[in-house]
Amino acid sequence: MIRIAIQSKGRLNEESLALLQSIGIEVDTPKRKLLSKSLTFPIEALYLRDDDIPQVVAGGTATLGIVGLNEVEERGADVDVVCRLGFGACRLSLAVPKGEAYDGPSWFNGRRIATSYPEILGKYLKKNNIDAKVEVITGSVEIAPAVGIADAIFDIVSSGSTLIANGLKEVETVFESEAVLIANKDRGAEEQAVIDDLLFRIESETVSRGKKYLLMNLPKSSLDEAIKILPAMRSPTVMPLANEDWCSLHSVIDAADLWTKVRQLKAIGAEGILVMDVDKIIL
Ligand code: PRT
Ligand code: ZN
Repeated sequence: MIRIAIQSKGRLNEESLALLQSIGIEVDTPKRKLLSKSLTFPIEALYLRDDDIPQVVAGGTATLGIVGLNEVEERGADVDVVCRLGFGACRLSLAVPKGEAYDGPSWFNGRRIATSYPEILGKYLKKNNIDAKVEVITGSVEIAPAVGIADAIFDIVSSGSTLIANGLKEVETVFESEAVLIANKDRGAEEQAVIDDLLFRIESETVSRGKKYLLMNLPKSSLDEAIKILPAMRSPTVMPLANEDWCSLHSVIDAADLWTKVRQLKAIGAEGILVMDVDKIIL
């Protein structure tokens, strides 16, 4: 049985549990327990604040953890980042009041920057030879310039709407983050075997995310063109039909390309196009 630390509430909680559920691992939700064993996989979930997850994994209280890469970097935790998980995407950026004539990173010399991420910011300032004062605050960083605590902020940005709502503009992106699976460095062979199984399942889940399965009838004369439109994993599957001039074509594509590809396929004679969700892809 290995232990995985998961955010107890907050932005990563739901998607962490949804990921586990999608790969066949059911655990009780944190509202009920701090520690919860899965009945379907040799794992137990430990629910914590995200700030504590990197250290808990580094120290071995949990073998695994799901947390933002920004927290791992900020805490300087000595853990292995096993894989990126494709959710919780955000960036750590510098932002200044929108009326400022910003002319590059040297603008920050002699200014005060409010942040909850002093380590990542400190490294950036050092690397760029900027002499700024870092004001550490733990919440509502975006209001710091308006209330006079700081001249600028360094904070998490996702859509950018919080910055706009507070009269700020993003001027430098310093760190790109997303949720990651982290592991204790001293794990044994037995723990590694469980992690390998988990990784195999996660990969099939992340590969299938945002994919659509397409199935259509196509004149055989258009097959070469269709294959150019649909690269698929190796190549599209082609099946014969009772009418020898036609075939059935199956392929997996990125959902983002769906409407462009469908129009191109229609233009070369495809008919009866079925579009289906993809549950898992095992490569
Ligand atoms: O209680 P606990 O300590 O566990 O949670 P928390 O309040 O410290 O963290 P939480 O739940 O807010 O975020 C957890 C993780 O989600 C972060 O460490 C990031 O890795 C990731 N993440 C992804 C985000 C965002 N997107 C995000 N948009 N974390 C915070 N935000 C906040 C940001 O601080 C800012 O206030 O959302 C605002 C900006 O969002 P936009 O969309 O307006 O730009
Ligand atoms: Zn936190």
